[in-house]
Amino acid sequence: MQRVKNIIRTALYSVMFLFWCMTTAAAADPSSRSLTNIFAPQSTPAKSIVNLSLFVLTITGIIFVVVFTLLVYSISKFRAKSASANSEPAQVYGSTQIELAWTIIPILIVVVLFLATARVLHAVQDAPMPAGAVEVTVIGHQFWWEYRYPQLGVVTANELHIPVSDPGHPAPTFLRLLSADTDHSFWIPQLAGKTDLIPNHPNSMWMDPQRTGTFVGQCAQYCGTQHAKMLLRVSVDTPEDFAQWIREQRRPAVADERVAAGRRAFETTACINCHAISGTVANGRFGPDLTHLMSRTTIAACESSINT
Ligand code: HEC
Ligand SMILES: [Cu+2]
Repeated sequence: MQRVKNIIRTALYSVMFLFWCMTTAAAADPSSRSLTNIFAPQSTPAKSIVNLSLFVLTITGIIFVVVFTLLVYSISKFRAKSASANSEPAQVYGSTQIELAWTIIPILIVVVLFLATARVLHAVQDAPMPAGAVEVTVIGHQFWWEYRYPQLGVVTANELHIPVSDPGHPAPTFLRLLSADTDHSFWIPQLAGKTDLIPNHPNSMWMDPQRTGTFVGQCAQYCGTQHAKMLLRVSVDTPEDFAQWIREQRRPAVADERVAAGRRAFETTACINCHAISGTVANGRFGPDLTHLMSRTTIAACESSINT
């Protein structure tokens, strides 16, 4: 009896501990919770994924409760009793009904889970790109993100700008994911599932954020020692703000006389081998394009914010 009580108590404590971990993690930091909460999707692919995971969680949760109840029932009802210490329990061999049941029911459950998953995979991965979609090429580098808007002639780094997509006027953004060196993974929990950027293997993803604002994410694949500092930001703009941002990014760099000395230093040293600034001799591709560096809110893969 004591053993059964111990088992039940341990099980109860484990469940309570798990629950405590989940609730404190969720309540820890409200600002980061709202920005990276996988349960608060703001875009169609992210929503489909959350719905699927809740469905799978519900089914597996029911299985857990049924199995655990039967287990607790069995270990308490059929525990060792002093009265029957010397006798064997009834031995049962082969039962077609039971064996059929425990073969067919799990197969049905697996088929249901498989079909539900295949449906979401198809809806997310095979979505056709509509005519008005914004296209961005995302290139993962150790340890920063390069964004190229081939249709719009814009190149920037780390902070992605995309238009909001209201259901009346869908304006999804389709990303082509490439890598310049090793494997990276592009993940903005509220907007889409994570997808790897693999050298010589273009991947793609899309998102249609339904509200404006800043969304954060990070490289979700260990890509080297500075991997943890490879953050990313997505600014979801109104169509007007997005058009304005594109206009500003297309302008050549400002040639301000007050910073002429710095400009000269930049243009005459090694910086130009790795960085590009439009309208200058600098055309390096190894590091971020610095033409509109000060239009960003952060530098170095969102690691430090720019205070102007
Ligand atoms: C050997 C190549 C190389 C040289 C030379 C180089 N950089 Fe960089 N630079 C990089 C790389 C790569 C990054 C991205 C690092 C990161 O974000 O993790 C970077 C990042 C930056 C950033 C931040 C950009 C952003 O969008 O966050 C600035 C500013 C910068 N470099 C300025 C300079 C200046 C000024 C010089 C010359 C004095 C210089 N760099 C020389 C490779 C170089
Ligand atoms: Cu990375």
